[in-house]
Amino acid sequence: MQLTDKQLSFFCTFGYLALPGLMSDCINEITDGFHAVFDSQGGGHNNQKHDGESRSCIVPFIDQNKHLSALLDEPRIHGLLCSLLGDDFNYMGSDGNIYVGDTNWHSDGWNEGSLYVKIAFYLDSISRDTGCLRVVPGSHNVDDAYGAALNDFLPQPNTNFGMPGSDIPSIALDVEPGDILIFNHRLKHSSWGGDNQRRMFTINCGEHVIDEFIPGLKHYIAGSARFWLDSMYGEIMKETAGPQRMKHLEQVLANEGHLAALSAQARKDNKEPSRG
Ligand SMILES: O=C(O)CCC(=O)C(=O)O
Repeated sequence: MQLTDKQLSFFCTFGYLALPGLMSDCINEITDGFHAVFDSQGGGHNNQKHDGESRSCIVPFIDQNKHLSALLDEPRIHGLLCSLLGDDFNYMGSDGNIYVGDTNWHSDGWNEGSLYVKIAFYLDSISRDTGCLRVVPGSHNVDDAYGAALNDFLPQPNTNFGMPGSDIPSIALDVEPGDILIFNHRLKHSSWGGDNQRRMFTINCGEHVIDEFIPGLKHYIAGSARFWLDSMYGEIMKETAGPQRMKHLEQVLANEGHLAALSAQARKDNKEPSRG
């Protein structure tokens, strides 16, 4: 699958794309894979049952199941990523989540020099007030005054705008299982009104990094120490990779030598891996 020029223009301008029904023919198998990974890890966060009080988060996620790992090779997902990031894109890891309640406005990252994107698979039917993703179109452009103001003010909506985050003008991306959302890591996004069992997982990818921006790639990788990872990728992801997938793993594998020591420190400093 290749994105059209119009889809690419939409993504560049607004920072996201919704692809309704893209994976609906195999969403049951994908959902089974989601539960297989959670079940193999106690059902929730840090090998404990999901308690419905706080977000459960497993990282890396698709890496722990051979069918979910193969999503990286799946022609629609692969084509989507190649269209946006080039044929030599880097896989940057994934997280599996059972969300609880609201997620305030935020961006996922600010790395210089390369575009990073997140594919979100929501596994429940959700809408504006039941926890679907909301986005502020164009907020990824922090180089213009609008994007810069959003970046400064949106994380504290009450203080800065006198209104709850749920009232901020935005687009609500209602989803059915099988729909695919993809967005620039810089885009401001949030979710409001969800219950305490909202299922979702992500695939994060970025452009292949030129030498000048390798320090930024290493910085991104260092951020994963909060999940107590010794490698950005799970064993199943690496063991089941064919030549095409390996191309998307190589640059990170070559630049993750600092991660294990940082994770060892994070294990000493924190009582559990991060929830997101
Ligand atoms: O669905 C949500 O609660 C928010 C998702 C999100 O913020 C993310 O994946 O970065």
